[in-house]
Amino acid sequence: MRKSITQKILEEHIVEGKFEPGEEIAIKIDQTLTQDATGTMAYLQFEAMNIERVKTELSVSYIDHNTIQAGFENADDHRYLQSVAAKYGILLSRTGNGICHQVHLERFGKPGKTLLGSDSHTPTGGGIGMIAIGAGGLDVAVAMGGGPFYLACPKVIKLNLNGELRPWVTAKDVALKVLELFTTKGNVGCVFECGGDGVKTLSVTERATIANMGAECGVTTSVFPSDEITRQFLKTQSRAHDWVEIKADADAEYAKVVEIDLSEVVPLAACPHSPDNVKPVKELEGVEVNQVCIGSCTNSSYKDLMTVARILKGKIVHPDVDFVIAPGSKQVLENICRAGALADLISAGARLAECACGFCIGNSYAPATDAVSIRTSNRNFRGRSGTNTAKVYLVSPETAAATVITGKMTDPRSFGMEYPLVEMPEKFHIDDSMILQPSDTPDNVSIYRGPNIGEPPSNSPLPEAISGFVAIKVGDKITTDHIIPAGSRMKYRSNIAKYAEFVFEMVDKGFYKRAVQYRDNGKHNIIVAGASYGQGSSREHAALCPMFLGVKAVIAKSFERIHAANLVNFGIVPLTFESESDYDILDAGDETEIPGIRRLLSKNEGLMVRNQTKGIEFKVCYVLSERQRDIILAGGLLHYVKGF
Ligand code: MIC
Ligand code: SF4
Repeated sequence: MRKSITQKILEEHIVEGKFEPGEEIAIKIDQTLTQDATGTMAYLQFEAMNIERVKTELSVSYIDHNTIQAGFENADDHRYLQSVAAKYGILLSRTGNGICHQVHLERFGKPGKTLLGSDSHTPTGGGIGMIAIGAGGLDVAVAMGGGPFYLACPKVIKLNLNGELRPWVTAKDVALKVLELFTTKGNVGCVFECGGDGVKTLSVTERATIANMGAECGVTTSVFPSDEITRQFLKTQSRAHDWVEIKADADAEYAKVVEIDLSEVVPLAACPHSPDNVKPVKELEGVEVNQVCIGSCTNSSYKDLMTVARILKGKIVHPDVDFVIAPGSKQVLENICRAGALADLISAGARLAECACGFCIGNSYAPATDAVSIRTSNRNFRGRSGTNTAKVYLVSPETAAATVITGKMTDPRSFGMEYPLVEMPEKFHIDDSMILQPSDTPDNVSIYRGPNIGEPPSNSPLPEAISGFVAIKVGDKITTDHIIPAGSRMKYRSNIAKYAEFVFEMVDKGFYKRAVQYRDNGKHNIIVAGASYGQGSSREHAALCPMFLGVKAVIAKSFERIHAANLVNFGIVPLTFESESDYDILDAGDETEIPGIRRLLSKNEGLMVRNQTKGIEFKVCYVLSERQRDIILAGGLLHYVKGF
């Protein structure tokens, strides 16, 4: 009794430790997902573990990120992924079938199960009542091999949703409201659990939108109850048999309860360049807009696109606006097509992009210089759109649709139209033929490896002392997009030596050369950072590429969860300043030592950093379990788990 949904599901899956917030626990993973941009490395690492077949209930490999195929690299990676899936017992969702989170929700998500995905928006599955967590590819590879997933047992924060959204106000506005309240910093180790009367007014895809953007706050995941609405959703997917009821006990205890009255939420926008820079759309009205992009794993469901089509029916895109739509899945596209809505979108002037991440990851549809782009996606970090000078605002599909027509940021409530109500089909038209089953004769499957696929590099065991230079000093809220960009660079995801050339290119173009020079002279590299280092994506390349460049430690004011775990997985020590003002002691280029780190870490004892250039010493801290310390000492998780 007195249990939250989070506690109930986690306790059913705990294999080590107990539900004690802050303590390290290990949980059994029922399902995994990978996408192609993180998946190639995850499967290379899985192969290195010498396991014959995945041991999960379900593992799906999605191809949705690197679909642009400018050059041979993407297609080579896709062939590799297809052969690996066939051999090791993994389903493969082919290019064009849709964005992993949308497809997983439609076809595979099951209430009460655990899902680990090599993508930070895996918590989208919380919309269907799963504990769905984003992680680095190596953690997902271990889970596919039957190993548990280790995490800090979360503190559960209840978002008490009451009342009902008013016309033109949407789940996206709720997600932005949550970001306004919690910001992108300081929520590590928490779970958002949604409850309250308002939950029953939200469909599963609306819930998924809210769960999806919890990732921007940095929470471990977000979760909703599984109720009659969930059962209904599963029925439309011909999966009513997957339904189980999941609800919190009436007297469940939470670390904190935050009330959100849905009827008071208004259309909101996240302004450049952070998802927590939230303002009412009303205050932004009149801002001239050059591009509108509708889609991404946050807002590309049937309901989203049907609503947009209803708004745009018989109207035409403003002449100064470039208008792109990327449906979340083939199922969404096929169903809006059958409902006649696609024709309305096309005649309104929409450019139809494929069912993939596309514009969201900046590998296509980059806006013009200094352009204002409004998007229904979830991240607006500087440069992520593919254009450094662009100003990206995140909004709901409704706000985006109204703006498409007026050419200026428009609060949809002042659009002068009655809110279009969209009927959901009793049953979606379902066609799973783009999901390939694994081979029945895996011994006959040979793995395809094109020239873009390199061996995953591995680290050496942690040295006795770290001795080298501060290779770069960065400020607060450095995202993994800053550390290693995606967009046009993403095609090198399976070629670390090449991809590493772009580490920190958006922050300091000289970093790569400097780091290589220090490394090749036998010195270690150290990164110094401010608060909330490693926000955003789960890409382990933000640890793997620095590791390849000889980075041994990151000293920061604070870290985000997935990135900190990735650093450990690749044998880089995540350290924090004991006193935040010590951040000022270290500057780029300072010769710096962390004496005795191997011995002290193995005994869980305190560490000193010696700035030899300035002749100053100061204390640094770490919070690492014995298992994590052993992983670092071994030089990374792959060395540590080999043979388990
Ligand atoms: C993102 O939205 O940043 C990505 C691209 O989906 C990443 C994964 C990646 O970098 O491949 C994420 O969110 O984890
Ligand atoms: Fe794809 Fe964008 Fe979602 Fe990442 S946030 S999974 S790039 S749609």
